Amino acid sequence: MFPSNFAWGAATAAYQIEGGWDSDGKGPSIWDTFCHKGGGLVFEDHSGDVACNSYEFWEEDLKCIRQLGLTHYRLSLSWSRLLPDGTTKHVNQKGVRYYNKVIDDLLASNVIPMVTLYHFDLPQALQDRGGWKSPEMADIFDSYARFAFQTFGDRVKLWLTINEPYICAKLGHEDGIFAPGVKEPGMAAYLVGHNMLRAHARAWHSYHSLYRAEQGGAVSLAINSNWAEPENPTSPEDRAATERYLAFSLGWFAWPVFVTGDYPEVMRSRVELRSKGLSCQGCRLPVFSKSEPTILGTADFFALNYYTSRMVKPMSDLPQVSGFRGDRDAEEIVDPSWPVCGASWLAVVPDGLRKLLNYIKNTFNNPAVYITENGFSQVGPVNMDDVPRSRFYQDAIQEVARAIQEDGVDVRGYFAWSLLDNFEWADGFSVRFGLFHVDFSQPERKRSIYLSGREYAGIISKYRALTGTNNSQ
Ligand code: PNW
Repeated sequence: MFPSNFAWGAATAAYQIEGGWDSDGKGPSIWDTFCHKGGGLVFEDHSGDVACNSYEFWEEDLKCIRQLGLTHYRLSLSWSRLLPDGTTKHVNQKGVRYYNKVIDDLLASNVIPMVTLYHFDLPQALQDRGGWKSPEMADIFDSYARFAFQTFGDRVKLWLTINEPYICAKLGHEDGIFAPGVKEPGMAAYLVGHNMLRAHARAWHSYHSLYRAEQGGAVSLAINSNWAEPENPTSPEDRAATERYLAFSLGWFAWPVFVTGDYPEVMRSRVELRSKGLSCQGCRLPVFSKSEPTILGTADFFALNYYTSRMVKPMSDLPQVSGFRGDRDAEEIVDPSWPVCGASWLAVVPDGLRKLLNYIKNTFNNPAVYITENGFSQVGPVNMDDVPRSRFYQDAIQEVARAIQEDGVDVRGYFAWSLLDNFEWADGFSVRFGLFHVDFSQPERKRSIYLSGREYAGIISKYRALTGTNNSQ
């Protein structure tokens, strides 16, 4: 059973659905630049230039939202649509008008918006000033956040500052497979993660001191993490490796915000150990300055993006490693061990969600949790009767119910990723995560509900009937 005020949602992100990449005064973002480079950075050189064209077809999205019976909808703002050069010097009123309409239409349909300020699409103008590697980003992000709270906060009460800092840091600045395509193993990702935490904290403090009393909302950041288990549960080495794996993923961002204001101890000691021989020993994982606002306590709820799980054991060559291998500080062999379906990294492990929720409850002092993303993709020929994905949602939601009822985890909501098939980053349109199919071959970008969408709608209406929450659509 779910509480009567449980949030039943679906999520999207601006760059993945909106299109209108240069419409009405929008400035370019790093994803515009990355996609336009070509050369196979993105599957078949796809781009989000048009995507689902939600910039023009928002009302079609609203129909989908209503059809599912959602109580909540999670969207992100395109920073450079609102502030074309990333700063508040110049506000693009047409961008403001677009999001005002989205927010007003949602509320008029009795759907509560959850708004992400930053979902991977940094204004290119800010990348040109150093992007997330630059310490000045905390200040610039804070100004953007204040602008958003000021402009939309009378109606938006659920805020996420930054989506998945882990993915931005690692895929964007270490592997270089996401924009801005920086490949600086072992260095840039830590710096970027650090500046994202500083930026997030600044924005939370601004909300807390300037807007909370009047607007009464809540602010957090969306942290992604796999669940992880030791390959051999009786092996102390495998168990330690698993703890490290979680410390370097979930812990990287959750530990500073929810536990100590600093990175997990094992992260510090590990990075130190693996920096031997480096001239800047001890400098890779930055230190939080005492003169800046604290990171600790800067989340009003825990926002979790969960997709999959991994089996973990330590790298066998670890003792022999000498010198700098910074991209592999976590140093664990991770092995899906569960059958992989959909996207290449996605093993389906619904009970991993329940276990991760329990880990969060026990490690981070029983916070209120929103599952801000969870989902399962299909690749290859489109199957509208997507039975495996329907089952995935049944199973995942069942695990959430158990976590609430049997384990006492304070889960407040569940957001399916995603409302629509959309631009799946480096995989382009080849991987489909939608509850609605989108026909990308036609200018109308027609939306059609999948079996999994009907399944999710059925689950929502069943639980809303049981708890007596009627949808006043
Ligand atoms: C998340 N990985 O990103 C994002 O928040 C969404 O924008 C995205 O569409 C969704 O998950 C599905 O991928 C991820 O490679 C991107 O492990 C890549 C990974 C994980 C999450």
